[in-house]
Amino acid sequence: MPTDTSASASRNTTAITGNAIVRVGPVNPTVAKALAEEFDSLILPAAGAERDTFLQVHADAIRIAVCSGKIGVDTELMSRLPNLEAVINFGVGYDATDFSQAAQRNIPISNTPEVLTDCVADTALGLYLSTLRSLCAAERFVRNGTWGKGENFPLATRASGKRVGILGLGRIGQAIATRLEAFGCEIHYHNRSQKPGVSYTFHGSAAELAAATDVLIVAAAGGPESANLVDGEVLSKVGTQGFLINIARGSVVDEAALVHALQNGLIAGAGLDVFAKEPTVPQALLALDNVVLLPHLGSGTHETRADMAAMTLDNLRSYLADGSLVTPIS
Ligand code: 8YV
Repeated sequence: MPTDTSASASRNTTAITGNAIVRVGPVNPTVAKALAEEFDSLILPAAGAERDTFLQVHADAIRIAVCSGKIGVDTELMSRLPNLEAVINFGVGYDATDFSQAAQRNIPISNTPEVLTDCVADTALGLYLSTLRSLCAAERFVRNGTWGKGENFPLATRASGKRVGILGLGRIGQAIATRLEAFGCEIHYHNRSQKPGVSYTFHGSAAELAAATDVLIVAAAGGPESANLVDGEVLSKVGTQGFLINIARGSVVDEAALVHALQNGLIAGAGLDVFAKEPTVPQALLALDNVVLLPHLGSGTHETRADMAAMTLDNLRSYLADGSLVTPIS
């Protein structure tokens, strides 16, 4: 019989206490409170001399990292934690964590799927409607008194009945598609693989999808595989009458190419909840009236964040109890 040399085979079976759990970056307040009060866990200082000293003292003891989708366990940090056993991630996206290194070292990662699908899809629809119908610019037009002076707001673009391309037909992409069906839209998609049993039209590339549709909605997971998937070429296919909506990750879109396309009228407009270097939004985007800009609030409701916090803590408790995760990434 082959010998199992995996990390799980040789995993430390002693109980995990507070100084073996580290919080990485800011996390949801409920999670932060539980980590401090229930688990008495450590907090990783920001990168720099303080972190170096902290790691000299604690690195060998740390077995679990709890992080968010914004600040994860990146390549450097993970390589400095030789006995890391599990990463508990608040958020469905875990691209801020080095998941390749985690896979190589047999370190499982949990995330928070399902519970945020509806809210993120709702946000996509909000961006879809407000971008095509210029609702945010129209609101500014009322508030700044232009309407009161008797001017008419410029006509916008019909949102119902459009051909919409979903880039990444996972749970969130499918929830967006279902909502758009109610608006009479014709749904197309591109995904790493064609989805069995899905009636929407599949396209073999992001460029083909953009060329066949009026609006491109980005719902693909972030990470090295999808980086700059929406580049200048794809944007040129979105076209002068077309729109881009992104509720996924800023990294999926070449932001410089997007700014260029918007400034030069190569696309009609964009609705963005995510950016390349959050919370920084390029000045060029702030200056444009045909973009709707949101502060990465896709899952940001009381109900959903409470569900995400509960799922995060369920994963932590489960790992502490028997070494299993409730929602490991698949
Ligand atoms: C959160 C998200 O804002 O789940 C995700 O991947 O992008 C959002 O729900 C983020 O993860 C908070 O850390």
